[in-house]
Amino acid sequence: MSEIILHQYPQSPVAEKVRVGLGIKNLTWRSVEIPRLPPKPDLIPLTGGYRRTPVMQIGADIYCDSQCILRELESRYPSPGYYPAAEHYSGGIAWAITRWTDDRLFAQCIKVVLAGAGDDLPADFAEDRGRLYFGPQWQTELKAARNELQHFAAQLRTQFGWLNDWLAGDNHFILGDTPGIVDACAYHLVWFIRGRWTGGKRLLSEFPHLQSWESRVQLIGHGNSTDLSAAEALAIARDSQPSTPESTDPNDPQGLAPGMTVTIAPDIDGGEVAVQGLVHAVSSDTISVLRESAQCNRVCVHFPRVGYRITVI
Ligand SMILES: N[C@@H](CCC(=O)N[C@@H](CS)C(=O)NCC(=O)O)C(=O)O
Repeated sequence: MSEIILHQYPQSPVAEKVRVGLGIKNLTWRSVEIPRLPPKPDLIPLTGGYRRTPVMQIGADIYCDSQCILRELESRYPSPGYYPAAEHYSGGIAWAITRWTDDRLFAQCIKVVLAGAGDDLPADFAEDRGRLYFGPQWQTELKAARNELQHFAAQLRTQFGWLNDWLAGDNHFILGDTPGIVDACAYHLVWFIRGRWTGGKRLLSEFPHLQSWESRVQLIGHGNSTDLSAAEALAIARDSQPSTPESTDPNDPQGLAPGMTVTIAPDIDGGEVAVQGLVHAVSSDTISVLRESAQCNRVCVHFPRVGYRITVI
C-alpha cells in the first residue's frame, strides 16, 4: 500500500488532531511541511484549490479536511478502531460529538486565539485568518471579538467544563478505555488554547480531570513520521493511479452520480476557491472527484459531505 503523506505544519491545531489520530493507530507516515499562508504552490495542484491544513495524500488519492482524513484512516487501518465500544453505535455518535468540537467550539477557540493576540498578529496573517474565519466583514468582526474576549472565554470555560465533568468517570478516554476520534478532536482544542492564548493555561487549570486526560492523550504520540519534500509528494501523485473505485448512491438527495461536473467548497464563506472535478464516488459521508493536471496527472480528491456545499455545473 502507498505511504500516508500528511501535508501540514507544526503549529496547526487541526494537523495536531490528525497527528493524534495517526498516533492512536501507531501508523508510519511522511510529513510534508506546507506554508502557513497562501500561496501554497505545491499543495494546490494536488487539491485543485483547497488551501486548508492538513491534507492527506495516499498515492494519487488526496483527502481534504480532517473529517475525511480520519474516516479514511479508520477504513484503511481499522485496528485499533477510532470508535470505542463500536458494537453499540458504529461510530455515529462519535462523529456527531465531533461536530460540536470541530464546528462551534473550534470557531470559538479561533475567536479567542485571534482576538486574544491583539496587535501581536502579523498583518498578513491577521488578514488571511480574519477573512477565513470571520468572513468578508472580518475587520469589524475581529474588533468586536476583541471587545468581547471575556464573553468568548466564558463560553470556552463552560464547554471545557463539560468535558472535565464527563472525564471524572472511570473511563480513561472520552468514550471508553481506549482513545478514539472524539479524543483527538477534543484534544486539539485544548492543545490550541493552552499553547496559543495567553489566558489558556489559567482557564484550563480549573479542570483536573481534563488535565489528566490531556496527559494520557499526549502519551499516545503521533506514530512514526519522517519528512518528505513537496516535490517528492507531487512526483508520487504523478506516478500513481487513484485507488478509489467508482461508486454511486441511489438515495443521494442531490442526485450526484459519476461523470457529473461539480464544484465543492466549504459551506461557510471564508473566501476560498471551490474545487472542480468529475464525480467519481458518492456516499452520505464523502464525495470524491477526479481531476487532471500537468503536475499530478490524474488525482482523486475527497471531501466530507458535512460542512461542504456541492454544486452541479
Ligand atoms: N474543517 C477543516 C478545518 C481546517 C483548518 O481550518 N485548518 C487551519 C489550520 S489549523 C487552516 O487551514 N488554516 C489556514 C491555512 O493553513 O492555510 C478540517 O477539519 O480539516
